[in-house]
Amino acid sequence: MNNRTFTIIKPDAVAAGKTGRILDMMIGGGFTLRAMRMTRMSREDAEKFYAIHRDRPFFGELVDFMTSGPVVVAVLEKEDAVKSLRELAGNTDPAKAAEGTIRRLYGTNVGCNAVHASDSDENAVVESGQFFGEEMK
Ligand code: RTP
Ligand code: MG
Repeated sequence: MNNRTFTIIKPDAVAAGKTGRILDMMIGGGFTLRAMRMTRMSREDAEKFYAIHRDRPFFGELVDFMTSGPVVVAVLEKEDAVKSLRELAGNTDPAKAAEGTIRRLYGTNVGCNAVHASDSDENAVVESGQFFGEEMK
């Protein structure tokens, strides 16, 4: 599945009305949408999704943020998808993200940074599975 990755348009960007612009950047960047829906993450969803960060000091804030409003979850396809979407998303901290990246344009701070992008092919499969299950098999 190295041609697929998983993204979340986070609650800050959805609430700010940036969903369309962000999807346009992804599609304009050469990604094809393979699955997509709007949803609201439960605390259980968010704790599972970010389990790797459960011992970090920002974990509680991260779960509060990710459950604060609707998100858009999607599976995207492109050659070298994981690396390509991480580049398009930009640095975790929008202030450090390169010009023209999604986080630079639409992120607010290191916590509220507009989008998630999977960091490995393995995690892309696990994360897609959490939201799209059988559809992606
Ligand atoms: P993501 O998983 O959401 O794509 O972001 P990432 O790989 O660039 O960053 P990661 O280290 O995996 O962190 C996950 C998310 O946790 C929030 N965060 N807050 N307050 C802080 O210092 C802090 N650090 C990270 C962000 O929402 C980040 O995207
Ligand atoms: Mg990450």
